[in-house]
Parts: sequence; structure tokens; C-alpha cells
Amino acid sequence: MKIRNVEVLVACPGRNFVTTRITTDDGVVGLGDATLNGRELAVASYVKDHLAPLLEGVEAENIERIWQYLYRGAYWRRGPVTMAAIASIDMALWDIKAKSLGVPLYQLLGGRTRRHLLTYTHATGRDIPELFDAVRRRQEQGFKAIRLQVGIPGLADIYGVGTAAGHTAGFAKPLVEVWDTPAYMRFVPSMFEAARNEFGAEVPMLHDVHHRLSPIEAARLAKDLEPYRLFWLEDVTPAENQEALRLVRSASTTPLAIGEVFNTLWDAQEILQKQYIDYLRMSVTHGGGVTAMRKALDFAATFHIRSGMHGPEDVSPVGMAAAIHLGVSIHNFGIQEYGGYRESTMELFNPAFELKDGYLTPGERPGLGVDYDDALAERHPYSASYLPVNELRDGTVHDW
Ligand code: GCO
Ligand code: MG
Repeated sequence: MKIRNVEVLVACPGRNFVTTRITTDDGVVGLGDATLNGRELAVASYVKDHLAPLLEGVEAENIERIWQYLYRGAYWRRGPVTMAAIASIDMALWDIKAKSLGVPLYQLLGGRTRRHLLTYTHATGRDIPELFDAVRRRQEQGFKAIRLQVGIPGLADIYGVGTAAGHTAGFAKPLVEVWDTPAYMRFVPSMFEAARNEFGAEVPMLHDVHHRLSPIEAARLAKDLEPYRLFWLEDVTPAENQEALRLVRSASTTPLAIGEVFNTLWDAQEILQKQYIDYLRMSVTHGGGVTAMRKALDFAATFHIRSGMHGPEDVSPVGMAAAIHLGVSIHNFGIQEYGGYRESTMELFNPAFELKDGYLTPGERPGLGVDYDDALAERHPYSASYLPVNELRDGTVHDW
């Protein structure tokens, strides 16, 4: 079974998605997610201009070999553009292999280790009452675990709350948000105290700091939040400097999750080996595909670290399907983020996975269980859109 052609499909059904489609000489079609929010066309070009010409005529079965060929063969390794491109090829090849054998992908990954996946979704509010209404709505929808993000008095728009929340389409220039670390650090513990009083001790609650704190600030926040027993505290610092996490880790027992911007195991090697985190946030889409993520999560397992794969709306349903197949097959699954998709996105990809009572299942369709509706995609052309940037009150650029 040889690769006949590799296509790159870019569409914006409410937000931009980049999808790689591989067709084999006997007509089997596989899909892979190559979406890199705000830098979509760079990955599209990488796949179209640099990978597709190398893959035509190659044996589609040899997934590991193709992964190594694309990773080592480029000489230039790692990085989000390269790894999202390789991930999309890898996903599409796993999709093809499973389809050609007539089984859902998880069967090729060792079968199921659990019935379904615990998921968390987002609740946000400009203030505490609005946030709590959002939490109640999420609970009514069946979600068991919920990430709480609240507006900070005096700050109009921050991550997860305000104008750019959801980071969808229509931001042709990055929106500038204003950030104030002391104000944030004063307010968030009081929000969690109120949330525990309102919703009780049992609800798994999560929070995303979105890389905004220095190590010593992160250590203080993790310590201040300890009484509220979070399921996890996410991305407390920008994690390029992995050793910085030692300070946070030694200051508190609040579980930590990191890694949505990591692209290879090497980005996380130190925090895994030193057991500085509890959940690895890398996604299949940005972590080099099913092949690489399986290895990263197996490595994490030896250090008692579980999966918490990134699953916002900008990981397409193709990437989400890959995460769900992987999640049901690995032993060290932790939780799956599920940002949710608008209707037009679900129509475009028609995923087999199902969300019920806050749990995800992959469905039984062969392969990843996703389709691509070309006619629908044509009605939603690419539209440039950027994530916001952050500035301190004096105009200094800060991490977003
Ligand atoms: C999350 C993430 C996202 C990112 C987004 C960037 O925890 O879900 O932080 O909301 O900001 O994926 O493209
Ligand atoms: Mg995050």
C-alpha cells in the first residue's frame, strides 16, 4: 500500500484548521491534524512544499520509519511547525493502517484499558457570580471536572475571559491585553475559596495560569491554593527553563500540569525525570503524532506522571480523536481536556467520538473515526487570526 498523494486542507468553520489528507494507491484515505493556532499557513506550507513531495510512492504501512525519516532526515529538529507537520502525517498514517485493517485505532495501540475518559471543560466569568453560573451550566451538561478562570478586578480582558476568550476567528491583528501579576495573585485564591464553599469538596477543579508567573511567584500561588485541593494548576511558569519548576514543586503539594507548548519528549525530559509535574499536557497534534506521544506518555508513566492532553478548540476534532484513542489505550491516562466545538466544525469533521456525562469514548468506526467534508470546507475559507499578546501596565511585553 503506497502513498498516492498528500493534500493540505485549510478551512475556517468558525476558526482555522489545517488538515493533512493522505490517499493510498488502493484508495484508503487518512486524516491528520496540523493546526497551529495563529501560525497555520507555516505548517500548511511545511507539509505541502516539503513533506508531500517526499512521501509520494512511499510504503504507507511503515509508520515508525516514516516518522524517523521526517524527523531525522530534515536535519532541523523539533519546534512547533516541524512537529505539527510530522504529527499530521503520522496521524493520517495510523488512520490509514487502522482503516485498512477495519479496526478503530485504539485496537492497534493495545486495546482499551478503560471504558471511557474523564474530561474537563472550561467555565469562565468576568466576576465570581458569572463564573459560578458558568460552572452550574457545565455541571448541567454533565461535566464532572471543570477549569475555573475568572476576571480580575481592574483587568478588562485576560486569558480565558473577555473579548478574545475562545481565541476564535476575526483577530487579524493580535489584541493587546493588560496584565497585573500582584492583582491576579491576590484574587485567585479568594475565588477558589468561594468556589469550594459553593460547589463542595468533591468537584475536580482546575486552573490555568497560562505561563504568567516567575518561579517564586508560581511557588507562592501553588502554596496559597493548597487548601482548595485543585485537581491541577496548569502552566504556572513559562517552562523553557525546566529546572525552574523545582522551586514550585518544593513549595507545595498542589498538583502541576505542564506541556501544551512542548513538541517533543526532549522539551519535557527534565520535568518528567525529576518528577516536577503530575500531568503532561502535550497534545498529539503538537507533540509529533501518535507515534511520539505514545513514547512520551510511556516515559512519563515510569515517573508516575499521567496524561492531561491539551484539547482546546484549536486542536481539531482529528487531533482530539487521536488523543481519545491514545487515552483509552494507555495505562497512565489522567484526564482529557475538551474545549468543545461549534456545530460547523462538527459538521465538517463528523467525528465518531462521543461525549456523554462528562466522559469521552472514541467510537467504533475504523481508524480515527473522522471525515472531511470538502464542499463544506469550501464555504469556510481561511481567515487570518492571531492570539492576543500581553502587556504589563507600563507597556512591557509579558507572556500571554
Ligand atoms: C488550554 C490552552 C489554550 C491555549 C490555546 C492557544 O489550556 O486549553 O491554554 O486555551 O491558549 O490552545 O492556541
Ligand atoms: Mg493551557
